[in-house]
Amino acid sequence: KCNDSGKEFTDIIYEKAVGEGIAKITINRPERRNSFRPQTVKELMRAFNDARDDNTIGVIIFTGKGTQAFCSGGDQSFRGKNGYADYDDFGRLNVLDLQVQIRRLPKPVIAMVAGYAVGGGHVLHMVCDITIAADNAVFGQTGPKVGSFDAGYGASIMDRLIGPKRAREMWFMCRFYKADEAEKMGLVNTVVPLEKLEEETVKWCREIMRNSPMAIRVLKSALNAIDDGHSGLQQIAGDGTLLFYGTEEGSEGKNSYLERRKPDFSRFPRLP
Ligand code: 2NE
Repeated sequence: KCNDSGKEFTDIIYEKAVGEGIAKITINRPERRNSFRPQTVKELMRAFNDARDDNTIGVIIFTGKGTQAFCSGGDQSFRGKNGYADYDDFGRLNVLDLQVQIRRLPKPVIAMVAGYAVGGGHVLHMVCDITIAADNAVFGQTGPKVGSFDAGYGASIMDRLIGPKRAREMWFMCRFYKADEAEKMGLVNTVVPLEKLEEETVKWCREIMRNSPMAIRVLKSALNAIDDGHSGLQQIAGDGTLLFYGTEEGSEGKNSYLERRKPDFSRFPRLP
């Protein structure tokens, strides 16, 4: 178990498997079907940030406490007239920032889903890189039933995952889909018996951990680049810069500046 900078979490559990390179972030509000309030999202963002910064971590499991729900979206009892409000006087929709954070995090995030992944909780699993579902998982959007919608990633990523007709069906009708249907639709990567969920998820994590972290990093940004527009390009461009900084050619520019001399790039090839 861990926290960041010694600050305790109330709404989530944050763990790291030392030596495995795996972090696990769990929404811990099972009595509310792991719905999130602003505080939950703030804590999730802290934990994801810590996992990003920790260079011993290569993959992150995102899940909900218990077997009844991954996440049931925004906690409706905290919904005010301008968003979700808990300790502040004003409402927030900070889960949208969390979605962006997961998309931009240069390590795979695996949603481990038991029970309901609905509403904003459904969007959270969709923004993860991979979803492993238990056979009791149920997927769906509820926004139009409860006076809400996610017209950002909630719409566009769904369209990508299951296609435009199915995405309309899912959003307009607010039906719930069982795990096997979700698998057929392309919403999830695999479905396993509930009792095997964690074991299977860890197996996938270990398989990923065997592969090149830089290759995975660049592939994640490449796979997101078109859909994320300028910010997607920025992410993959940043990866390019990161790689370039590690070359002699990149270092020659920096060194020449620091040594107050003209840079000599003549020895570097102009590749085809
Ligand atoms: C998830 C679902 C289908 C589960 O049903 P069930 O029968 O297993 O449990 P139950 O009895 O409904 O829930 C247990 C307790 O959790 C609370 C319930 O009110 C109940 O409380 P008590 O009666 O025990 O006091 N609970 C569950 N989900 C909650 C929620 N989201 N907010 C507040 N309390 C919640 C069933 O519970 C369900 O349909 N839940 C609501 C799902 C929903 O509509 N979520 C919000 C969608 S909008 C959204 O998330 C969103 C967005 O659209 C755009 C941006 C950001 C967020």
